[in-house]
Amino acid sequence: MSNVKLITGNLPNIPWQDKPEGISAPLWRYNENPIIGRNPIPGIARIFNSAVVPYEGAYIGVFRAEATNGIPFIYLGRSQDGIHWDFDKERIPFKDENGNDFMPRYAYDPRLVKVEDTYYVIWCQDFYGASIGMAKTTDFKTFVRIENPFIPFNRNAVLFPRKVGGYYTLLSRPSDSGHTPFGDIFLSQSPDMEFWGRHRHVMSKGSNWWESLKIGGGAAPIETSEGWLLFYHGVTGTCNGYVYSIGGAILDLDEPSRVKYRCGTYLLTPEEWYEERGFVPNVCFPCATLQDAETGRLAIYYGCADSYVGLAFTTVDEVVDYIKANSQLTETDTELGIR
Ligand code: BMA
Repeated sequence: MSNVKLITGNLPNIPWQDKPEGISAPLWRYNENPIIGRNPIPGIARIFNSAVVPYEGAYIGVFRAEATNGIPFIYLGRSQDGIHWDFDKERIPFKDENGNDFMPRYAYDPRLVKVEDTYYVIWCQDFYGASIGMAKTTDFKTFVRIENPFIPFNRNAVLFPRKVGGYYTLLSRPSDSGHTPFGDIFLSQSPDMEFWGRHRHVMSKGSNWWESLKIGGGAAPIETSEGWLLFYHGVTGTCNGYVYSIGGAILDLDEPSRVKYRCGTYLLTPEEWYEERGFVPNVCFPCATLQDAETGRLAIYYGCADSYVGLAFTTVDEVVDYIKANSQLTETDTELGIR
């Protein structure tokens, strides 16, 4: 095993289970998955595709909660151990910069990323078509919306946890309307989280069948001594619908539109009942990780079948070695991504 370093903080109370015997895959599931089941709070049918961060010695998260009318909004949740969660009864009350209510018409697939002293919530919402919404908070009480970064259509926006080359850096997946059967990951940069440019292509959908339809950023990239470790989702189309798996890639630290390694095989694919069966079957959709630099442990939060939240584990050594050993790169992966 190599000795890859996590360039993150220590998190001694990270949720964790050792790898069971007999598993060759690089990620293993928490044995009490799903950690959030159906009808978790009154009026909410399903919570999935959600993101968490360490906060004040415990954990806090933003959760995609689909109400019993089918419309998703973002709810705040708190947990002592990262596994058992208490949710607010009401959706996050987003405000504009003047303190007026400014709720999106719907909001889904939130990510939560701390950059310097501010936590950013990033989600998919209606902006005269599906696109990206953002808000910031420092105290998890006041959430102030900031300008939408892109015109429609766009999904799966994932912020890097620090500036790269002096700029805030964001991955996203431009597309068309609807559940579009195509899409690549692009990178955009901003000096101020308001004006976005310096767009670069990062990765196209893959030549391997598990990610041959479309891909999208998953969890915020994790800084390691080998590069930015990205867990993303890859989608294949079958005669019976889409299948979402978790893939892994490592991006160059200074020029993250260049892919250094990209795993030709998935890291996790729907196999358990809570991944194969649900509101949308066959979906593993990563949105967040926790990291402990001391031990190299990673905990991955992923949505399961658009119905549940699951937890999976790996170590940075194990997953980076696996991605490198199985890496298959194309020219569009390794180039800077500007034409
Ligand atoms: C995508 C998004 C995700 C969802 C997935 C599978 O297009 O809407 O929120 O998990 O489809 O339904």
